[in-house]
Amino acid sequence: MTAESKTPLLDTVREPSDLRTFDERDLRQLADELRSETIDAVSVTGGHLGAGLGVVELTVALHYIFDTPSDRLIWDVGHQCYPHKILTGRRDRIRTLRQGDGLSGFTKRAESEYDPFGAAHSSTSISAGLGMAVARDLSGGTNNVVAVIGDGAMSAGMAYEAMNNAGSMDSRLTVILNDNDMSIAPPVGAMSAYLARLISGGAYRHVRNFAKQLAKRLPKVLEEKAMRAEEYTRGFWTGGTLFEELGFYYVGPIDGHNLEHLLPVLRNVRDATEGPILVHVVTQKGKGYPPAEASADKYHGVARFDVVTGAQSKPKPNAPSYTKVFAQSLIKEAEKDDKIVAVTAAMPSGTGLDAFAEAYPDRCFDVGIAEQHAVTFAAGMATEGYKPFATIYSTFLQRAYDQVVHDVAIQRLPVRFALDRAGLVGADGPTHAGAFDITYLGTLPGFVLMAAADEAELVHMVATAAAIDDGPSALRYPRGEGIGTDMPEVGVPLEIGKGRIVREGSTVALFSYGTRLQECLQAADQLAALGFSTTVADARFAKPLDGDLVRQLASHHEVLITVEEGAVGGFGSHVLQFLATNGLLDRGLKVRPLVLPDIFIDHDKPAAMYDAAGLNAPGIVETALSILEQPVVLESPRLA
Ligand SMILES: Cc1ncc(C[n+]2csc(CCOP(=O)(O)OP(=O)(O)O)c2C)c(N)n1
Repeated sequence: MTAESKTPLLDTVREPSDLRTFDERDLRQLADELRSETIDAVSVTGGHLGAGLGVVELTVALHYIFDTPSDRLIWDVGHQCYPHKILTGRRDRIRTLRQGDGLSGFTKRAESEYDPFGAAHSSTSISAGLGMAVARDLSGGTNNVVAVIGDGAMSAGMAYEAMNNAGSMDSRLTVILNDNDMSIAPPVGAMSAYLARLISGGAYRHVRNFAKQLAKRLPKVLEEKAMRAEEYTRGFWTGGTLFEELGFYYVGPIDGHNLEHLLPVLRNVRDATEGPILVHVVTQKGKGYPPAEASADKYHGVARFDVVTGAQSKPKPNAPSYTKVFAQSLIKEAEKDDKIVAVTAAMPSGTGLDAFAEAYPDRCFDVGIAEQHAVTFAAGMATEGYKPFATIYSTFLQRAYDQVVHDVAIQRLPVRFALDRAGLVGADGPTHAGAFDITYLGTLPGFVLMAAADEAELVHMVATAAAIDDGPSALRYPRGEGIGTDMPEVGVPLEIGKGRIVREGSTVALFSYGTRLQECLQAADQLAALGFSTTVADARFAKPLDGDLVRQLASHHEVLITVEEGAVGGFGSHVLQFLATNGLLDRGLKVRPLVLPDIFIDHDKPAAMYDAAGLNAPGIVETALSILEQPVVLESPRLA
């Protein structure tokens, strides 16, 4: 193939080994085709677009220079990996991204040998890469290990823990810092300012000018030689003192969209014989697609969209999202109480705290992708009489468990945890499911745990959390919109540890914690139609549990079914514990806890995931009927 070739090149790439046969001058065209294909695919599926567009050239260059999959290529977070998937044998399925039974929106070991490490939570790539590099050394291997990490992901402590460790070892590891000066929102913190200084400094400008002059003056072959011989030596490029202090050989910053810059650097890095190297690559999020480049979040995550206009097809919501209701409620509480402050770990828009920050810029703190720090930072503010709402997705709080236990719970500090994305989340799949928070928080003494059954309840729970000032509390609510219920003018604090009966019956009791309440009500209708009088109760609190309500349900019904959007060990387990320790199981009560099945459920539409889990009205009815020894007709197979 030649540089003038205009026949589509992407069609000839099934595996990266195919593109390695290309002339270097054809890679520009390949990158352009790869960018178009990525845009086209995401316009059909929705998903993460901006990050992938920013690494198109880098993806091509990495697969061209490195011998993947033998050389390990690890994408941090993995949300930028769509171009990588297209080049690594998955182009034929790229329009199934994030759909049921389709490709994952992140890297996934089970999906391809080109994904040596699965991700979706950030800042793991350097640790994993170092592990692979050390394993290679132990087994006498020679392959390369490359971790690509964004400047946003670089704000997490784990990345520094890994660099600190790597810097003290001799293992050959390449870290590519993909610096696009964006996280989901603009990046925060001293590190981002430091990177900006490196880029704006003389070295970068000098190198760019130098490269331009070279390009003008030398034939390609000589240009490359000159670069190898001279330009990419340590002295010439040095500027990343922080990384050098950590023991890395720093190269950069270089223009990550310029293949003529990228290829020789990566080649040199590949051929280096020692220690860890950090290549600082500067890219633009959303590069090459004007609507993405122009938008504030650079099309970090998009719905399906029209390629020509960039207009996203978001169906008009019937009700406000839980996220929005939370944010508005918190703003109202903050109007009344100037001690209320809010903390987010790099998710101002996802958590709704962007609205809070607009109302109270001095009382809202985006700490970067740093959930552990966010929790202890909130704890520190609580010691001084402030009322922090640590607003973190259920799945990301997993990362800060010890901080929750050690810094908050043991000290009985009144940090309020607002856990968005509770339960199954849909297209982001198992890495993002909020499946475990009821369990992991429920074990901690002194915590008050609440789950909103609908958006009106959420308003009251925000008020309740604001009022709890003698210990930690958490409220959970799901992704997506509410049920369109009437909204209260103001939130009124709930009585702690008290649930409510929503519908009264006598044979079956459905005891719900969270937004499955609607499914319970539907199930109650269906059971009533079959002749089984059914009570529906909303627990509101998993901790402290409403013991009187549990006793009442246990004593006046034949069957008690708990329902929650969480794994085993959560609300149902607390109810069972209460029943057992209070002798309420001794009189023949039939109890079944309905929880998420003991598997990681793959991405799909949330409703389909709940159907598969049996956590829907038919699943509840089926469970009740099977206990009542009525014949059950299974409508669809369930997950184990
Ligand atoms: C532990 C954790 N917290 C939050 C997130 C949500 N998140 C996904 S991508 C992203 C921004 C990452 O920024 P960067 O690493 O610079 O990559 P870019 O999208 O700019 O390419 C965030 C905050 C996450 N994936 N993991």
